[in-house]
Amino acid sequence: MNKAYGNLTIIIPTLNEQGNIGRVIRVLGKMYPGVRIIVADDGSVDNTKKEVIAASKRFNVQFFDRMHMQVHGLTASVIDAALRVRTDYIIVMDGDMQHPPELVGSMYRKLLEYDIVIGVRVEVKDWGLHRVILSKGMAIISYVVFKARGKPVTRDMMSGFFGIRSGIIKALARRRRKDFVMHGYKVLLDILRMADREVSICEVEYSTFHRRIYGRSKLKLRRMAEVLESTFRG
Ligand SMILES: Nc1nc2c(ncn2[C@@H]2O[C@H](COP(=O)(O)OP(=O)(O)O)[C@@H](O)[C@H]2O)c(=O)[nH]1
Ligand SMILES: [Mg+2]
Repeated sequence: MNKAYGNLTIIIPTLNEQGNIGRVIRVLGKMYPGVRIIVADDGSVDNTKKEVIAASKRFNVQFFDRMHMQVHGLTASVIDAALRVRTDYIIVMDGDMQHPPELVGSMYRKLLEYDIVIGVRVEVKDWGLHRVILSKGMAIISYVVFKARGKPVTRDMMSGFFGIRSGIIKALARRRRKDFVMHGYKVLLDILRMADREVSICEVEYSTFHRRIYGRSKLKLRRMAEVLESTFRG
C-alpha cells in the first residue's frame, strides 16, 4: 500500500466544525496516502465528534476529546495533541477549509529540509476592513518585537497553518509548557518566541483564503489581548 505520507501527522484543532471537518478529513486522506490526522476538539456541542468517528472508518484519524480538560484553547489543543504524535513531522491546520489542503504536500516536502514551514497568506479575500486592520496591526507589532529581540520572524506571524518537526514542538511542550498562552490561539507565535535562534524557517505562499463555508469564526476582540500575550511573554 502507498504510504508516502506515513511519517506525517496533521493536527486539526476544532470547535463546532460539523459542517466542515468531515470534508477536510476526506480530502486530506485521499490526497495524502498514509497520513495520520488528530482532531483536537475542545468540547464541540454539535456533531463534530460524529463526523470524525464516521471518517475514521476510512481514514487514519483520531478524535482527541478535550471536553473535560481543565484548560481549553486552540494552543492547548495543539500542544497536547503534539505530545500524542508518533511521526517525525507535524502540520497544523484549521478544520474549516480555510487552509488549502493541496498545500500540505509541498509543505511536507519542505519540512524534510527545514525545521518549521509556514503557510503565508499573500492575499486576503472577503475580509471586513476592521479585521484587516486588526490583523495587520497585531502582525506588525509581533514582527517588530520579535525582530528587535533576535527571534525568528515570518511574513505571516499570525499563521495558523504551519509544519514543524515533532521533536521541536514536543520539547517545547514538555519543557516550557507554562510559557505557552494555552487559552490563546496563536500557537505559532508562542513557538517562534521560544524556538532556538538558529531554527530554519521556510515560507510557502497561498492565496485562497476564503470566507468559511459553514459556521462562524471565533475571532473576538479579546483575541487581540492573547496575541499581545503571545508576543510579549517570557
Ligand atoms: N480545539 C480548539 N479549536 C478551536 C478553538 N477555537 C477555534 N478552534 C478551531 O480552530 C480553527 C480556526 O478557528 P476560526 O474560528 O476559524 O479562526 P479564524 O479562521 O482565525 O477566524 C478552526 O478549526 C476552529 O474550529 C478552541 O478554543 N479550541
Ligand atoms: Mg477559520
